[in-house]
Amino acid sequence: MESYDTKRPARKGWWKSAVFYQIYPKSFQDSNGDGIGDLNGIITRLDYLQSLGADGIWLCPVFCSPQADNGYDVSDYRAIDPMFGSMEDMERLIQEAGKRNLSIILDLVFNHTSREHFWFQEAVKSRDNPYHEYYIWRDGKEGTPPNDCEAIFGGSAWEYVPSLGQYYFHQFAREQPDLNWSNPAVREQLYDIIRYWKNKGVDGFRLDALDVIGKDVDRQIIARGPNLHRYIQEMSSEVFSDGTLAVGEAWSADVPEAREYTNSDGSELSMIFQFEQNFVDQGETKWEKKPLDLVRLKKILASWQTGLHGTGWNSLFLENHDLPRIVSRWGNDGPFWNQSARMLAILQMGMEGTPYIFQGQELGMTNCRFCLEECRDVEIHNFYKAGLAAGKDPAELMEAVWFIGRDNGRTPMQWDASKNAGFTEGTPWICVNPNYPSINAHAQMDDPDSVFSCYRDLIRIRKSHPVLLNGDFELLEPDNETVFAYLRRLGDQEVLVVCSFSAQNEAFELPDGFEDAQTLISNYRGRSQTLRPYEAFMLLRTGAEKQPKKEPAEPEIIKDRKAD
Ligand code: TEU
Ligand code: CA
Repeated sequence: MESYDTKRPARKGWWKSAVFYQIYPKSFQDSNGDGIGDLNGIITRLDYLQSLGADGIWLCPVFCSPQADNGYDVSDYRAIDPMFGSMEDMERLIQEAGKRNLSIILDLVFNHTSREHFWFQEAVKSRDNPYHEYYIWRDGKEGTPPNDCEAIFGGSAWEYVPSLGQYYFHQFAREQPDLNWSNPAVREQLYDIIRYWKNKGVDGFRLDALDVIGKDVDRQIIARGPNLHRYIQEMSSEVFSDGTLAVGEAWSADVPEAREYTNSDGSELSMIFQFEQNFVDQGETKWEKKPLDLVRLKKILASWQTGLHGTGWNSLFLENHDLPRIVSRWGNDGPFWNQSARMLAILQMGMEGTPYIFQGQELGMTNCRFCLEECRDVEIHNFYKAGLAAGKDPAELMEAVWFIGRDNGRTPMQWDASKNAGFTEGTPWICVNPNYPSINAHAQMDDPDSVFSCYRDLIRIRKSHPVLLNGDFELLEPDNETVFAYLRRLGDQEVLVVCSFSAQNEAFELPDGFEDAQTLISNYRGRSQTLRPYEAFMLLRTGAEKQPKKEPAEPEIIKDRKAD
């Protein structure tokens, strides 16, 4: 057996200076013409990730799964779904990635399993089956669920099993029964799965829906439940204390709680994915679109930057497989597609934290307007069905899907202008975005003004400027409604990041001392009097004098003066 200790990046906190690339395997690269991305496909693209400058890959689930939720319904955590390849392919991927200094982060779905998991298959056999208590059951009569907890993907969170006279709890789709974390045997099983993958040379884990594992279903407390941090601390001391990266998905986290999750004594996690900024352009539900409130977005991101500086650690992301494409959402996928995609890159990569780039984000891939039949996501179909049943206008439902539906981020990776964007020789499982002949990796890799080059340059710049990794953060002009500007400061180095969210020219005055500063990166050539549409840049000045402290007056100086 291969030992993970020798392979794992030895340095504690190695992930603080790393940049991760998220792969949604189904849509990344197909190698055998079945229209579905796979592990061998990923192996053929490792050089691409290396040329971008990534240090690691977050691989969305590739475990055995009936795919009710694209692999987030796992039926065997220790086996690779044949659709993606074999265990040998996985071992080869880990090895080939290692040769290119790319670490592998696996995505563990531990809040729930698939109904087809052996544990659940056993659990439904009888109330005294040893696996029954692996899930959350409540007695009841058909048609009257124990309470009105709702599932995230629509409908009641309770599903009746007539043969048992019991309901099981599912926070997500009914195909995803929740594990009973209060059962120590369940927790031990899960830690063992982590040990299994560490032994194969995996360097870290993304823990899916982690903020709901400590739930109390009877009191209807789901996220941030009473046992949440106790379970995380136990898991951490069992399997993460050796420097393994652990990033928890936590939709419910706020800054104070994130300090607990990511505190620097290492008793919990390396970092979390938090989503406070994700709500700035949404109404009551995610499906309700509101204009982007930039002032609020700045306030939120600034509070995370200053709130975790020195006490915890941030992750930085603008996209993932559950979110729409950022250039379509907060940028401009029309005339200013290139500039706005690069502006968003500069915004993200200038902050403190560990950046995650979602596949295709580095190309400025855009949202895609599918008709309902072309949509693949269980959440979209459930939403549409429920909307129709409630008498909503189908056209409005589709507008919502186009704005925020998860399939926007799941279209195949756009490699080149050949058939199916070079993703597959066969029929892709989900349609390719028709803009692939112009937006693709091949067209961008050698173009210094491309979105790809911008991400590649930013990764290089971060690595050679400690101020970008560890400097403190100050938001400038908090009330400016179109420009997001901030300072990063470390020792005598100061970086100014300026990002315009406007499709017009905007006035912006450089802060003192930056007139002759060095340009680290910019999405336009040269500088102009005003900010051009979606203009963004990073300026560096060295030898910056410490800001004169206004108060309190320094006691020693006063003493000296008196002595004089
Ligand atoms: O997401 C957890 C989660 O809360 C999301 O489902 C989120 O609420 C939703 O995407 C909003 O539209 C994770 C995974 O990232 C997601 O892909 C899975 O579907 C989900 O868990 C269930 O495993
Ligand atoms: Ca395939």
